[in-house]
Amino acid sequence: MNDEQIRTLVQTVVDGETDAAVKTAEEFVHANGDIDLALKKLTEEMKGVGDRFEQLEIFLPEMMASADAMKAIMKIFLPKLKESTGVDASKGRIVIGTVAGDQHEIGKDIVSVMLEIFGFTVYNIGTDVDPLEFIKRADEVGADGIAMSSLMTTTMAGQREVIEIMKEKGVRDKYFAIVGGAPVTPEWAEEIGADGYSDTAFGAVKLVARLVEERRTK
Ligand code: B12
Repeated sequence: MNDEQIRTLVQTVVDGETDAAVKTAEEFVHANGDIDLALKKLTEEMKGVGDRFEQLEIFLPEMMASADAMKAIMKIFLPKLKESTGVDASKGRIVIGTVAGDQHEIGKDIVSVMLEIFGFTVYNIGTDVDPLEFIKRADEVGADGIAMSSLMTTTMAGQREVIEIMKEKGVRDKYFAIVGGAPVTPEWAEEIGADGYSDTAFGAVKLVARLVEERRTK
Protein backbone atom coordinates (compact mmCIF):
# COMPACT_ATOMS: atom_id res chain seq x y z
CA MET A 1 0.00 0.00 0.00
CA ASN A 2 2.82 2.33 1.00
CA ASP A 3 4.65 1.74 -2.30
CA GLU A 4 1.53 2.06 -4.39
CA GLN A 5 0.55 5.34 -2.72
CA ILE A 6 4.09 6.68 -3.14
CA ARG A 7 3.94 5.81 -6.84
CA THR A 8 0.62 7.64 -7.19
CA LEU A 9 1.98 10.58 -5.22
CA VAL A 10 5.09 10.83 -7.38
CA GLN A 11 3.04 10.56 -10.57
CA THR A 12 0.54 13.24 -9.56
CA VAL A 13 3.37 15.60 -8.56
CA VAL A 14 5.29 14.96 -11.78
CA ASP A 15 2.09 15.56 -13.74
CA GLY A 16 1.44 18.73 -11.75
CA GLU A 17 -1.99 17.56 -10.60
CA THR A 18 -2.11 19.43 -7.32
CA ASP A 19 -5.61 18.36 -6.20
CA ALA A 20 -4.92 14.67 -6.81
CA ALA A 21 -1.49 14.98 -5.16
CA VAL A 22 -2.99 16.62 -2.07
CA LYS A 23 -5.70 13.96 -1.84
CA THR A 24 -3.12 11.16 -2.07
CA ALA A 25 -0.84 12.87 0.45
CA GLU A 26 -3.73 13.18 2.92
CA GLU A 27 -4.59 9.50 2.50
CA PHE A 28 -0.92 8.60 2.86
CA VAL A 29 -0.58 10.51 6.13
CA HIS A 30 -3.85 9.04 7.37
CA ALA A 31 -2.52 5.53 6.66
CA ASN A 32 0.70 6.36 8.55
CA GLY A 33 2.80 6.14 5.40
CA ASP A 34 6.57 6.56 5.55
CA ILE A 35 6.95 10.31 4.86
CA ASP A 36 10.74 10.14 4.82
CA LEU A 37 10.66 7.57 2.05
CA ALA A 38 8.04 9.52 0.10
CA LEU A 39 10.13 12.71 0.29
CA LYS A 40 13.21 10.81 -0.88
CA LYS A 41 11.39 9.46 -3.93
CA LEU A 42 9.81 12.85 -4.67
CA THR A 43 13.19 14.58 -4.52
CA GLU A 44 14.63 12.07 -7.02
CA GLU A 45 11.68 12.57 -9.34
CA MET A 46 11.92 16.37 -9.16
CA LYS A 47 15.45 15.98 -10.55
CA GLY A 48 13.88 14.02 -13.41
CA VAL A 49 11.45 16.87 -14.01
CA GLY A 50 14.43 19.23 -14.21
CA ASP A 51 16.21 16.95 -16.66
CA ARG A 52 13.15 16.82 -18.93
CA PHE A 53 12.92 20.60 -18.78
CA GLU A 54 16.58 20.84 -19.77
CA GLN A 55 16.02 18.40 -22.66
CA LEU A 56 13.05 20.54 -23.80
CA GLU A 57 10.72 17.60 -23.26
CA ILE A 58 8.61 19.77 -20.96
CA PHE A 59 8.37 23.55 -20.59
CA LEU A 60 8.35 26.05 -17.73
CA PRO A 61 4.58 25.92 -17.03
CA GLU A 62 4.84 22.15 -16.58
CA MET A 63 7.87 22.46 -14.29
CA MET A 64 5.95 25.11 -12.32
CA ALA A 65 2.90 22.85 -12.06
CA SER A 66 5.09 20.08 -10.60
CA ALA A 67 6.66 22.53 -8.17
CA ASP A 68 3.22 23.77 -7.07
CA ALA A 69 2.01 20.21 -6.45
CA MET A 70 5.19 19.45 -4.49
CA LYS A 71 4.78 22.59 -2.38
CA ALA A 72 1.14 21.74 -1.68
CA ILE A 73 1.95 18.29 -0.34
CA MET A 74 4.85 19.66 1.71
CA LYS A 75 2.26 21.67 3.63
CA ILE A 76 0.70 18.34 4.62
CA PHE A 77 3.88 16.34 5.17
CA LEU A 78 6.17 18.71 7.03
CA PRO A 79 3.96 19.35 10.09
CA LYS A 80 3.37 15.58 10.36
CA LEU A 81 7.08 14.93 10.20
CA LYS A 82 7.58 17.44 13.02
CA GLU A 83 4.95 15.73 15.18
CA SER A 84 6.38 12.27 14.68
CA THR A 85 9.98 12.99 15.62
CA GLY A 86 10.72 13.87 19.20
CA VAL A 87 14.50 13.82 18.98
CA ASP A 88 16.49 16.27 21.05
CA ALA A 89 19.51 18.07 19.65
CA SER A 90 22.29 20.33 20.78
CA LYS A 91 20.01 23.32 20.20
CA GLY A 92 22.08 25.31 17.77
CA ARG A 93 20.88 28.36 15.87
CA ILE A 94 21.00 28.28 12.12
CA VAL A 95 20.33 30.93 9.51
CA ILE A 96 19.29 29.35 6.23
CA GLY A 97 18.46 30.85 2.85
CA THR A 98 18.77 30.47 -0.89
CA VAL A 99 21.52 32.61 -2.40
CA ALA A 100 21.11 35.77 -4.49
CA GLY A 101 19.42 35.40 -7.85
CA ASP A 102 17.94 32.02 -6.96
CA GLN A 103 14.24 31.50 -6.23
CA HIS A 104 14.32 27.73 -5.60
CA GLU A 105 13.00 27.09 -2.10
CA ILE A 106 11.64 23.54 -1.85
CA GLY A 107 14.89 21.80 -0.84
CA LYS A 108 15.91 24.65 1.47
CA ASP A 109 12.51 24.46 3.20
CA ILE A 110 12.82 20.71 3.67
CA VAL A 111 16.26 21.14 5.23
CA SER A 112 14.91 23.95 7.39
CA VAL A 113 12.01 21.87 8.74
CA MET A 114 14.21 18.82 9.31
CA LEU A 115 16.59 20.97 11.37
CA GLU A 116 13.64 22.26 13.40
CA ILE A 117 12.40 18.72 13.90
CA PHE A 118 15.73 17.81 15.41
CA GLY A 119 15.55 20.70 17.83
CA PHE A 120 17.59 23.41 16.16
CA THR A 121 16.34 26.98 16.07
CA VAL A 122 16.08 27.91 12.42
CA TYR A 123 15.86 31.34 10.87
CA ASN A 124 14.67 30.73 7.34
CA ILE A 125 15.39 34.00 5.54
CA GLY A 126 13.90 33.00 2.21
CA THR A 127 15.17 33.02 -1.33
CA ASP A 128 17.26 35.41 -3.43
CA VAL A 129 19.13 36.44 -0.29
CA ASP A 130 21.77 39.14 -0.58
CA PRO A 131 25.18 37.86 0.68
CA LEU A 132 25.41 40.54 3.36
CA GLU A 133 21.94 39.66 4.63
CA PHE A 134 23.09 36.15 5.62
CA ILE A 135 25.79 37.66 7.83
CA LYS A 136 23.61 40.46 9.16
CA ARG A 137 20.94 37.98 10.27
CA ALA A 138 23.54 35.64 11.78
CA ASP A 139 24.83 38.60 13.84
CA GLU A 140 21.32 39.61 14.90
CA VAL A 141 20.28 36.18 16.14
CA GLY A 142 23.65 35.02 17.47
CA ALA A 143 23.72 32.09 15.05
CA ASP A 144 26.06 29.12 15.22
CA GLY A 145 26.05 28.71 11.48
CA ILE A 146 24.88 29.81 8.09
CA ALA A 147 23.36 27.34 5.60
CA MET A 148 23.18 28.31 1.95
CA SER A 149 21.15 26.61 -0.75
CA SER A 150 21.73 27.06 -4.47
CA LEU A 151 19.93 25.18 -7.22
CA MET A 152 21.63 26.71 -10.24
CA THR A 153 25.18 26.60 -11.55
CA THR A 154 24.69 30.30 -12.28
CA THR A 155 24.00 31.20 -8.63
CA MET A 156 26.45 28.89 -6.83
CA ALA A 157 29.03 31.71 -6.80
CA GLY A 158 26.77 33.38 -4.22
CA GLN A 159 27.85 30.74 -1.70
CA ARG A 160 31.50 31.61 -2.27
CA GLU A 161 30.68 35.31 -1.97
CA VAL A 162 29.11 34.90 1.46
CA ILE A 163 32.20 33.04 2.70
CA GLU A 164 34.52 35.68 1.22
CA ILE A 165 32.57 38.49 2.90
CA MET A 166 32.68 36.58 6.19
CA LYS A 167 36.48 36.55 5.88
CA GLU A 168 36.62 40.26 4.98
CA LYS A 169 34.49 41.13 8.00
CA GLY A 170 36.60 38.95 10.30
CA VAL A 171 33.66 36.66 11.20
CA ARG A 172 34.69 33.55 9.28
CA ASP A 173 35.34 31.66 12.52
CA LYS A 174 32.32 33.08 14.29
CA TYR A 175 29.85 31.01 12.25
CA PHE A 176 30.19 27.77 10.36
CA ALA A 177 29.12 27.90 6.74
CA ILE A 178 27.53 24.95 4.97
CA VAL A 179 26.26 24.57 1.44
CA GLY A 180 23.83 22.41 -0.50
CA GLY A 181 21.48 22.20 -3.45
CA ALA A 182 21.35 19.94 -6.50
CA PRO A 183 24.43 21.27 -8.38
CA VAL A 184 26.59 21.54 -5.26
CA THR A 185 29.32 18.94 -4.82
CA PRO A 186 31.79 18.13 -2.03
CA GLU A 187 34.54 19.43 -4.34
CA TRP A 188 32.78 22.77 -4.68
CA ALA A 189 32.28 22.97 -0.92
CA GLU A 190 35.99 22.38 -0.42
CA GLU A 191 37.02 24.82 -3.14
CA ILE A 192 35.08 27.70 -1.58
CA GLY A 193 36.21 26.79 1.96
CA ALA A 194 32.80 25.77 3.31
CA ASP A 195 32.63 23.75 6.51
CA GLY A 196 30.44 21.10 5.00
CA TYR A 197 28.01 19.91 2.40
CA SER A 198 25.20 17.43 2.16
CA ASP A 199 22.91 16.31 -0.61
CA THR A 200 20.09 15.25 1.70
CA ALA A 201 18.09 16.95 4.41
CA PHE A 202 18.91 14.28 6.97
CA GLY A 203 22.58 14.56 6.02
CA ALA A 204 22.27 18.30 6.67
CA VAL A 205 20.91 17.59 10.15
CA LYS A 206 23.82 15.26 10.96
CA LEU A 207 26.29 17.82 9.60
CA VAL A 208 24.82 20.67 11.63
CA ALA A 209 24.69 18.52 14.78
CA ARG A 210 28.39 17.71 14.38
CA LEU A 211 29.41 21.31 13.70
CA VAL A 212 27.41 22.68 16.63
CA GLU A 213 28.89 20.01 18.91
CA GLU A 214 32.40 20.94 17.74
CA ARG A 215 31.75 24.59 18.57
CA ARG A 216 30.43 23.70 22.02
CA THR A 217 33.47 21.60 22.88
CA LYS A 218 36.08 24.02 21.51
C1 B12 B 1 11.05 22.97 -9.00
C2 B12 B 1 12.03 23.71 -9.88
C3 B12 B 1 11.73 25.04 -10.17
C4 B12 B 1 10.56 25.79 -9.56
C5 B12 B 1 10.96 26.31 -8.17
C6 B12 B 1 9.76 26.42 -7.24
C7 B12 B 1 10.15 26.81 -5.85
N1 B12 B 1 9.26 27.57 -5.25
O1 B12 B 1 11.19 26.43 -5.29
C8 B12 B 1 10.35 26.92 -10.63
C9 B12 B 1 9.43 26.38 -11.70
C10 B12 B 1 9.80 28.25 -10.10
C11 B12 B 1 11.76 27.01 -11.21
C12 B12 B 1 12.25 28.14 -11.83
C13 B12 B 1 13.46 28.17 -12.52
N2 B12 B 1 14.29 27.12 -12.71
CO1 B12 B 1 14.17 25.52 -11.76
N3 B12 B 1 14.06 23.68 -11.16
C14 B12 B 1 13.21 23.07 -10.38
C15 B12 B 1 13.61 21.57 -10.26
C16 B12 B 1 12.77 20.79 -11.27
C17 B12 B 1 13.47 20.90 -8.91
C18 B12 B 1 14.10 21.64 -7.72
C19 B12 B 1 13.52 21.06 -6.45
O2 B12 B 1 12.66 21.66 -5.83
N4 B12 B 1 13.95 19.81 -6.11
C20 B12 B 1 13.43 19.07 -4.95
C21 B12 B 1 14.24 19.42 -3.71
C22 B12 B 1 13.70 18.65 -2.51
O3 B12 B 1 15.58 19.03 -3.94
P1 B12 B 1 16.82 20.01 -3.75
O4 B12 B 1 16.39 21.41 -3.94
O5 B12 B 1 17.98 19.52 -4.51
O6 B12 B 1 17.16 19.91 -2.17
C23 B12 B 1 17.68 18.76 -1.55
C24 B12 B 1 19.21 18.71 -1.51
O7 B12 B 1 19.83 19.37 -2.59
C25 B12 B 1 19.58 19.28 -0.16
N5 B12 B 1 19.73 20.74 -0.01
C26 B12 B 1 19.09 21.75 -0.63
N6 B12 B 1 19.48 22.94 -0.17
C27 B12 B 1 20.41 22.69 0.79
C28 B12 B 1 21.15 23.56 1.60
C29 B12 B 1 22.08 23.02 2.50
C30 B12 B 1 22.87 23.96 3.34
C31 B12 B 1 22.26 21.62 2.58
C32 B12 B 1 23.28 21.06 3.51
C33 B12 B 1 21.51 20.76 1.77
C34 B12 B 1 20.58 21.29 0.89
O8 B12 B 1 18.52 18.85 0.65
C35 B12 B 1 17.29 18.88 -0.08
C36 B12 B 1 16.37 17.79 0.43
O9 B12 B 1 16.85 16.52 0.12
C37 B12 B 1 15.12 21.64 -10.67
C38 B12 B 1 15.74 20.33 -11.17
C39 B12 B 1 16.89 19.82 -10.31
N7 B12 B 1 17.76 19.01 -10.90
O10 B12 B 1 17.04 20.16 -9.16
C40 B12 B 1 15.08 22.80 -11.70
C41 B12 B 1 16.36 23.59 -11.99
C42 B12 B 1 17.14 23.86 -10.70
N8 B12 B 1 15.82 24.93 -12.53
C43 B12 B 1 16.49 25.35 -13.48
C44 B12 B 1 16.20 26.57 -14.17
C45 B12 B 1 17.05 26.89 -15.39
C46 B12 B 1 15.17 27.42 -13.73
C47 B12 B 1 14.77 28.77 -14.35
C48 B12 B 1 15.94 29.69 -14.77
C49 B12 B 1 13.81 28.49 -15.52
C50 B12 B 1 13.38 29.70 -16.34
N9 B12 B 1 13.77 29.67 -17.59
O11 B12 B 1 12.79 30.62 -15.84
C51 B12 B 1 13.96 29.41 -13.20
C52 B12 B 1 14.88 30.18 -12.25
C53 B12 B 1 14.19 31.08 -11.30
C54 B12 B 1 15.20 31.69 -10.33
N10 B12 B 1 15.69 32.86 -10.57
O12 B12 B 1 15.55 31.02 -9.37
C55 B12 B 1 17.69 24.48 -13.82
C56 B12 B 1 19.02 25.08 -13.34
C57 B12 B 1 20.13 24.87 -14.36
C58 B12 B 1 21.41 25.50 -13.89
N11 B12 B 1 21.77 26.63 -14.42
O13 B12 B 1 22.04 24.98 -13.03
C59 B12 B 1 17.28 23.11 -13.19
C60 B12 B 1 18.47 22.25 -12.73
C61 B12 B 1 16.44 22.36 -14.27
C62 B12 B 1 17.28 21.95 -15.47
N12 B12 B 1 17.82 20.75 -15.46
O14 B12 B 1 17.42 22.72 -16.38
N13 B12 B 1 12.44 25.85 -11.02
